[in-house]
Amino acid sequence: SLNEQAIRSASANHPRPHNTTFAYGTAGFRANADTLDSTMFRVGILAALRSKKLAGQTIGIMVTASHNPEQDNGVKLVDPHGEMLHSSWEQYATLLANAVSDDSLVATVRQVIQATGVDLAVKAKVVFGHDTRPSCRSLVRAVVDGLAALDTDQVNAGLVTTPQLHYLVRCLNTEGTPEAYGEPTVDGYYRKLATAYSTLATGRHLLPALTVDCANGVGAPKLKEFLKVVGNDLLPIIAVRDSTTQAGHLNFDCGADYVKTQQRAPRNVELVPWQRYASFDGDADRIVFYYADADGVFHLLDGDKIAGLVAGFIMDLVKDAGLDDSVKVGVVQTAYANGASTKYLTEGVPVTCVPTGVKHLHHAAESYDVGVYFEANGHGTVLFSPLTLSTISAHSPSSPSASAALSNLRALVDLINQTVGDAISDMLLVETILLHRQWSPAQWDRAYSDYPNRLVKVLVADRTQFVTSDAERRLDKPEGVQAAIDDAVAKVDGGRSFVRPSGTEDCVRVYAEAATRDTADELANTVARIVH
Ligand code: NG1
Ligand code: ZN
Repeated sequence: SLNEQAIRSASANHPRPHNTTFAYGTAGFRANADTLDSTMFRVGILAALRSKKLAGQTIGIMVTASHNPEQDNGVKLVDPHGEMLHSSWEQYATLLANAVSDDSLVATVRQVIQATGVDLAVKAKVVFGHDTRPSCRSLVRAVVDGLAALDTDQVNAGLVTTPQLHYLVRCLNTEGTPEAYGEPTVDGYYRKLATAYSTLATGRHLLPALTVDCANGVGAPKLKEFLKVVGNDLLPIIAVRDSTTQAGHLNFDCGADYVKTQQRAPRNVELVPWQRYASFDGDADRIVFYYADADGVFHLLDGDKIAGLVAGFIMDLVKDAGLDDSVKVGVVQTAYANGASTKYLTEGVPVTCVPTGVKHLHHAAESYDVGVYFEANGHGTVLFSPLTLSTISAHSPSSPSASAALSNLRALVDLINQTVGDAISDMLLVETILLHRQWSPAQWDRAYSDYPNRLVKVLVADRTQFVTSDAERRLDKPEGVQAAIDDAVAKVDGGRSFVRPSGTEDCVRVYAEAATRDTADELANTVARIVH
């Protein structure tokens, strides 16, 4: 039964701030850390209910605000297979977070139990972890109080990257089954990746070292832990922006989001021409690569470039292994993918476009035998369907070269974190491919040239008035706006533009692409004026 008194008295220690409403969005709850204590407590309760609803399977809780400034924090729930919380439960997260008093919280818990058919007799199990933000310590305590109020079995994963937490959830729920994903410890995660990477890298001619900007976040200690396991001789890496103890440094003038949006190197990182660089974001679930040419011009290798590199490599392995009749590769993008990448990919593979948000990409990728998905901002991974996994494990190769390709394909399956985008795993994937191809970053970049593009934010009175269709590429509302955008686009050589409400900020975003830098900027400004 429900211990209402336990919830009520614990809730009294985590009062809800007035004049704030919370919404569980595409990235969970995210706000200034000072406002989040009650929300964390309530997320603990929700995770316990979710676990009970799913027959006591382990649910994950990650306390992080990713690339947001250091003073922010946030929280996301992870479902049993290691994927994002099912969207049907987001409304319950929002309801609980907004209950105005201890009593109404109890009533809301009752309401969620009723609506979802939770069996209270089932013991809940939850694993939780956090990033390097100073606010995590007390916010995690609030989570624990929420878990305790429902007498939950707890696993404290401590300081972890977001993808490590997703990995742990999947491992805990598959342990001892034929779908076992790995040993449910962070060490098990390192060993799984290290073994796979060693298989793929051994005997290859080493490339010059990769410099990794860790955004002064959790990726720094975790990358170093991994390097101890894999050893430096197969993976020469120089970690920079790796300070997690100095206040205000997290994500500041560095990290994947800074590099992608500013289109420049982290501040004070001097790029040596033609060398490889990568940036993680604050919770190490995103990565972008870049380099400078001989003139010092910055070149970004973003999620679109990664998708192209990865899809091409996997297709080659599948073909060389003799599996190209039974295993088909597909790519999933959003409307923010550069048009040049879409054009390039479409010549070789099926490409699907879906609305923004990892859950949409992940879901669409599941419909391919091998689904490669990346957001332009560097968040993505590769999914192998269950049937494809058994095909790959059962296949007997017909030649020594087919056999080599098959072992590489099998190692690749283990190298890739299939639960969610993972900066460390994606870094290893890219490094593996460059090693096999013996490519410099410039050779990788040669596949196609990005069309000039511009992304701008427009503040509007009410962004809910903006309703999109066709994977967010068209505006159905406000009426007439799409026609005006179409007119503007038609006047510009190579023009493409779309408008959608942000899911994480109170604004609408305007994206524009065109044949030249100037016309792309101009088109973005014109469309911004149309929606304003
Ligand atoms: P919104 O704010 O809905 O555009 C942003 C990113 C997404 C995704 C989410 C989750 C862009 C244009 N949008 O979404 O790709 O990463 O945040 O963090 O980059
Ligand atoms: Zn992130």
